[in-house]
Amino acid sequence: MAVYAVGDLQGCLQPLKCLLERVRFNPAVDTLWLVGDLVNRGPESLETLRFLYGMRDSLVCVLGNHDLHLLAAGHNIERLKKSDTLREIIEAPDASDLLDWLRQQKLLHYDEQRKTVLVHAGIPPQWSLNKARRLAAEVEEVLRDDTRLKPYLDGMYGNEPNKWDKGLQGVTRLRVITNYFTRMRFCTSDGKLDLKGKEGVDTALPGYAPWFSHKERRTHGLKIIFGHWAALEGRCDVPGLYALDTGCVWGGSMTLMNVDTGERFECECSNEGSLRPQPTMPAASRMADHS
Ligand SMILES: [Mn+2]
Repeated sequence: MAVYAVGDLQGCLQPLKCLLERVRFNPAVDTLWLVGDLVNRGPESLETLRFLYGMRDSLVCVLGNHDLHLLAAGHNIERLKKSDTLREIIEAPDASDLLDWLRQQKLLHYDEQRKTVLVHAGIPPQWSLNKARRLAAEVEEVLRDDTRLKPYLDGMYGNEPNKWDKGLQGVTRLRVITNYFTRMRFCTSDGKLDLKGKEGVDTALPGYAPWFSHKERRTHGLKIIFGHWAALEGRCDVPGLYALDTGCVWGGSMTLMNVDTGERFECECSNEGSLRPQPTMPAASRMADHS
């Protein structure tokens, strides 16, 4: 009856299977938490999603930016970029089952008993747990609502506004909430986002810091498990915070953690080095986090 959490999969199915075998994962009694970004960029996005769908009763899953991008592309194929590897999912005969399952997933999961949060990118410093849960629920409700889903997915893209304001409404409000939970790395202590920076913690712009580093962070003391930030290489020096993205799709490894003991397991990923982000990539192409 163990609970495990695994970092970003991004269509890398073999390392996931390797990890589940390593801990002798038993779907009948064990639970697997997923930090999101299940698909895209890696070699087996469709097979990964099918594999997860097959074990859905044993999963707790939060959505990442790539998962939302898949949902958006499922509604509007024009959203697909050259670098996406999502077409095979959208054109699969079982696409509607897979995408319908995906949009039932959460942006934030809170385990009351463990006092532990699961979220793709993080929780901005100015939000309490209760506030974060309320705002995540607003987006989750729209994801499940047939009439509101498409306007949300169409309006989801963009870096502005870069800061939460409780007066925000409609799609703009949902976009900001989504950006915090699924794309954030650096922000100011009052939550102004820099969505362009993707490198390590020492690359913050003046006045900015990793979302988890702000002293005034209102979720201080909670356990938070997150992914999304491969440049952290699985390290986060804040007690109780667990960074699980170890850059599998970039040729790193995939990390699985026992949520109760903190014990970590890794399987190597054999993806081509060509998938590594190029350091010379122009800033403009680094801006588009969904792409
Ligand atoms: Mn991500």
